Amino acid sequence: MKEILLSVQRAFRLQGEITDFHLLTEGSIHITCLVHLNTGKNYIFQQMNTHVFRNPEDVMQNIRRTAEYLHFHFPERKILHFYQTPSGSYFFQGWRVMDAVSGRSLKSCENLYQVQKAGEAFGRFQKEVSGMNAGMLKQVIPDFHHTRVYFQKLLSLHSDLPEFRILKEWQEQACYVCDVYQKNQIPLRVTHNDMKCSNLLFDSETGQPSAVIDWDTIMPGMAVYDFGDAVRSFASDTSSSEPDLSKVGMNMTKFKAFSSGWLSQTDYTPKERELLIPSIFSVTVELAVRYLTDYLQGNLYFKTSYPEQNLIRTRNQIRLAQKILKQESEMKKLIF
Ligand code: GN1
Ligand code: MG
Repeated sequence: MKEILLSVQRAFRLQGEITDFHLLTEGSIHITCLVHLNTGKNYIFQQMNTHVFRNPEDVMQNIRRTAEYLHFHFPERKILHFYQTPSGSYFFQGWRVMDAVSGRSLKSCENLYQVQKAGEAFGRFQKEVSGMNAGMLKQVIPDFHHTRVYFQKLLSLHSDLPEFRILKEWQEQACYVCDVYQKNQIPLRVTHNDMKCSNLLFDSETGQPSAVIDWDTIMPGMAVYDFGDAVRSFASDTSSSEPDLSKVGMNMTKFKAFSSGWLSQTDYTPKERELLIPSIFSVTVELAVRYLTDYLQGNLYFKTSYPEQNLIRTRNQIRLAQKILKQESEMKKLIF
């Protein structure tokens, strides 16, 4: 590993010597390494997964445009800074380099205050980027939240698994939000597409959120899915890899804290407001569909630590979706 890191360092002309490095294993797509140099500077070296992101240059263009926009309109925000090689490329043999953003990344929030602050920070990020013209960003993963397309892919495969049957039965209900979007009944907005706890950094001194990271999936999309996906991750009791289904559920106290933070920052059209709660179910079922498809196709998309992991994740998300359905009316009462 050290050899690769040294060649990346040379390619990007980073001064100093590598004193230490750590592989960061939280993400399920790229290979990410935190690298310390004796100059005191810390960098992220990352090998992009080009199976998932077919056009890494488009990803970099979206990130640069978002960074420029935020820097101009909200100069106090921390933005991501990537380096270029002397020939002006953001990549060297598939690796890219950025300044490590200072702050603590948490796998999950430690208390309700953090949950509420996370809702506020992600809601604020969504509000701030909503001033950008979404049309000027590239669709870096085609049909990224096209729930119907994910269903079509799954249903083109064959399986006797009960999970396959359950998901198939949910198809119409889960595709409702996406259908409304396809009919242009909600606006096209700039979306982050991965608003989970580990993608928010907290200032080690003040304990306040300090930066939203992982901008790879910033692209035009549905703002309500960002909300749904964030709630899925912040209000659920377990990670999606938890095999013990009795532990899986939505915590209404966390939901209330997170959504009140988020909704204190955002503005939505009436149609979007109507879709906020249904989006939680849709995006959860969509993820279950993605996991199961990947499992049936031999785990090509999501990184796995053992062969059945994507099936375990599918079961986990199906159980979560069942819980979400039962709690939808309660969640509605809590936010409206
Ligand atoms: C992927 O790698 P990570 O954890 O940042 C995925 C998200 C899923 C998430 C679920 C580009 O994100 O859509 O919600 O896994 N990102 C991509 O674990 O597909
Ligand atoms: Mg991500």
